[in-house]
Amino acid sequence: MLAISFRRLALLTAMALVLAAPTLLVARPAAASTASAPQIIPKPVSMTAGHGTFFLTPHTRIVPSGRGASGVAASLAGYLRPATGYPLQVRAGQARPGDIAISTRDPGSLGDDTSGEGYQLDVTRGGVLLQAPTAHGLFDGVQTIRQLLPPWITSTTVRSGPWTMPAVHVVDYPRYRYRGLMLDIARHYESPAAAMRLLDQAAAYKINTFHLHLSDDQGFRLVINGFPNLAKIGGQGSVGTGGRTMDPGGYWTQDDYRAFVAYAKARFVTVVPEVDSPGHNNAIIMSEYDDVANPLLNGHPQDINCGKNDPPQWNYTGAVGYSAMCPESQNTWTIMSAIIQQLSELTPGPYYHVGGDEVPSTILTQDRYAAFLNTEAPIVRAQGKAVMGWAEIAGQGTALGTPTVAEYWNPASGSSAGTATATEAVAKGMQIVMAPATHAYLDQKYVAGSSGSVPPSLGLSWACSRGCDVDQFYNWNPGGYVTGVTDDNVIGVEGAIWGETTTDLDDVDYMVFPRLPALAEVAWSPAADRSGTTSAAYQDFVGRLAAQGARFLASGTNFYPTPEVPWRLDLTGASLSGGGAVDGTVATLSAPGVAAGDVAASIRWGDGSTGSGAVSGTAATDKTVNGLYSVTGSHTYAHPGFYLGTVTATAPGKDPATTHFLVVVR
Ligand code: TNX
Repeated sequence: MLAISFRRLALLTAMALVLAAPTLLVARPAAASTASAPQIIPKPVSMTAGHGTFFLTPHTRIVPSGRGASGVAASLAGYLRPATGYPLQVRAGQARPGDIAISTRDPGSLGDDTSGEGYQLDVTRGGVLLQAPTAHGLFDGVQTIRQLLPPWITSTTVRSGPWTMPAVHVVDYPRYRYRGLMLDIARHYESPAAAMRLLDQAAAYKINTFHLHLSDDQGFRLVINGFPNLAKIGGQGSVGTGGRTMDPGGYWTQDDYRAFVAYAKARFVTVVPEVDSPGHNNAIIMSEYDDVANPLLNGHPQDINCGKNDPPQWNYTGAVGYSAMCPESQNTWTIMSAIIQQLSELTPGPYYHVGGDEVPSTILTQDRYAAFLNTEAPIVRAQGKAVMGWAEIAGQGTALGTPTVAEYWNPASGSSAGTATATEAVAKGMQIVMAPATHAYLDQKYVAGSSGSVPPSLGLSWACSRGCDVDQFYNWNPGGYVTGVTDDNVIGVEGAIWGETTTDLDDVDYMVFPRLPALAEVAWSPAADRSGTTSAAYQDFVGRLAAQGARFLASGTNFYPTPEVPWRLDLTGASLSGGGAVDGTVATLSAPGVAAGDVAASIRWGDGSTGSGAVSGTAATDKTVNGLYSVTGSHTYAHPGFYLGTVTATAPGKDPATTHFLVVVR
């Protein structure tokens, strides 16, 4: 009798496949054992294919050298252990054949890189060498290593491999130093765990900045010492709560925030906190308006309210432009100073985002709006932070000091009227982060208007009346979008996932993926002709994006399987055991956008007999991860032993996918 645990079996399969791989490679070039061509997003600056394949094996070690390398080596091991089940020991010293060496040293090939994020990666049959002048560069290189491995490497459970990488020489560094993602946890609460998960998913595409929109009309999401009402009262609402019973909101403690910042730091991600002001802050006003007994306030906090309603009222719709804090109120500055000081102390990064968007002149005149920001900016600078804000902060009358970063969100391009905020910002010497809503707003529907409404229950369409799909996020140039705003001014790009319609991380994921990888490439990769769907760059990109489908699915990341992407079938073999008769899952299939009923699976059992597999799994919705299927089958073997089976999946319009599985017959 063979007593064998599932985990052990998976390891055995992996080893059997690794051992069998060289033979299979000769026998069947299309088999899963062949390392497929690199499909890296964002596209590296330069990449040269080498000869042969590197096999990650149970003996592979990760060998760090130089400053900060051991932390990155530990990260790499952490990324690769769950799916491989290998020990992947991190050991300083001399790298042996088959190891991954990670070294903070200047490879001498990064001449044009001024970001400190460049790296050089050499994968050969004999080993892997990653070199970068900084640990951050190594971390970026680690993301490339992950994408050179088969997609199932993102799985949180052990998969069978084989874990191959094609031989390749990569020299890479970013176009922009600010590559951001904004998450709005004010319109709907998201937990620190959800935000961490999203940050991780984004860091895989070399996103290095996470902007947290912590406060808006409907919610304030962080405990501020001295002002407990902000979290207790301000934290209770959400968009569409109808009296706060359906969706009770929530808030982060300062320890939660600290843990998030530490989590980000370990992934070389800078956190940018935002408490929107002077508008978009009904939650602050509702929390503090009646806080007459607060010893930090002067007994009449009602004077903070310059909004449309007095007394203020909760408004849980997505309406904007009705709230504002008064620049003349001493209480306003007592509250805002506490927020700015505490958030600045909690945040190691260089920026504090003041918001500054969408305050109609009927609520605050331009003079009073400018006065507000001119008072706020020195408070921010006194905390050692640079002021960042939505590009309205460049408007008439503001003088915010340098450096100041303006985030341009208006969809207007060229020299049309709506571009004024960007050109005013440049005229005031501000740096620019580009987030034009038609190319960077991840809350916009994929397809809308007359073509339908995709997805049905999520997303807004104000910036994208016909929808904004992957092509829209890919085909634009941040340094040429607004006339007069060039790469001399633009420090980067940010995608924004606003929270009016997204209630949980599955919703957020669905809107963010697969569009964020497009933005990540725009932000990282060298400028290219990204003028439309027929460009070589776009065609190449959607091909690489297709390879991300199985990565999303294996990691449990929800996404929209947009018809713009030629999604492919990907299989990974499982392991089976039994006494003669075996019955169960032979493989897991990734088939984005393909219904289970449209997939056919055939099985060769490894003893000369063939059969068909049953394909089952969750149907596509916008709420659940979909397109991840199990292929099951049953067979009776005549003799005990080890058998190497083969599964092939086909679907209309797709290339077939094939993988192997191991059967242990007792
Ligand atoms: C505009 S653009 C906003 C947000 C909304 C978003 C919805 C900007 C700085 N503000 O308040 O959530 O549109 O798409």
